[in-house]
Amino acid sequence: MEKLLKNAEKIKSLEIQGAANVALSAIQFLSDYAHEIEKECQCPDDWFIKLDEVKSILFKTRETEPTMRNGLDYIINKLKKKENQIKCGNILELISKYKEEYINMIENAREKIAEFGARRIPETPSENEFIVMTHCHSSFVDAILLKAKTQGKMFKVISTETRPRYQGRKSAKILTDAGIEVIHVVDSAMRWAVNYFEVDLILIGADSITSEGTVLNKIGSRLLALVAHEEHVPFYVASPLLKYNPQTSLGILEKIEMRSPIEIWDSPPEKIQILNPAFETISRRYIDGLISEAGIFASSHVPTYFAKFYPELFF
Ligand code: RUB
Repeated sequence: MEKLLKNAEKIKSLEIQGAANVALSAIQFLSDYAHEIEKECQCPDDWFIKLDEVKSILFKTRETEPTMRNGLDYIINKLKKKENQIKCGNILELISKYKEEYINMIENAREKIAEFGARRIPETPSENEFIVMTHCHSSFVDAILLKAKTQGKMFKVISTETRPRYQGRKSAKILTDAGIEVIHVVDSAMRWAVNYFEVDLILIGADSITSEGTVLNKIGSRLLALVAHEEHVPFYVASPLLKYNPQTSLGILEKIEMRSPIEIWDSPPEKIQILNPAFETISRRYIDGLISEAGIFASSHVPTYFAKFYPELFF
């Protein structure tokens, strides 16, 4: 348990960041823990009690991360469905099989998203003719841009620094290392940049998607969506369906993580209240399309495709 708690802390303290990364790490931590407790578990019931305990510890590490919750549910629900057939002896094998399945679901989604998204970047004679803007860091947005680059397409990227933890620097470094020209701006220059560079396409990632097609992503994303709306710039979200939170269809709202004020100001004068919401909602009416493994469509279609692609996670 000590190792699991240390691993959970890596997610909680943001040593591990980004929705897909958090999900992949969490299912690995569950699998590592299962190996540790193998000798203590005499029957399937012993396993389920412990696995549910781990799930609840990991769920609490980040509030706004359905990809992680879906991953842990995927493994544990599949095991529970086999309850009558499983013996303690084959549980580790099954956990590893289901973990690999979930990793493949994410990685296959990434390939499809890259393929579909890159088609939205046209062939142009120079970098100056197609400008993409992004906010924060998203491994799915990176996948699209890197794919377009390997296809020989030329474009420039505007990235925001993404205060307070500067995840935008991660995107800027990855894309620059791949030979893409990046212009980095402060978050408050968002509107100026869309205008000044005459941005052609805005691409962001997602942390969560609700049953109504609302997307939750890093704070600042709604502002960018509103700027896109006003300036008539196409605004797309690159996200696997696995970011869908099925509970939102039951009226349960996705929570928004409120982070430590210290990230903003480490020793502020007394009496100043500092609030640090990590994410915010972007209503479907500001989203031109969601780029997913099932194709590009309105974000409100996510529940339908999720049910079709991942029936074991739908209720
Ligand atoms: C990261 C963030 C990312 C999404 C998408 O937040 O908001 O845009 O998680 O990431 P944090 P990906 O740094 O607080 O985890 O597309 O890689 O899943």
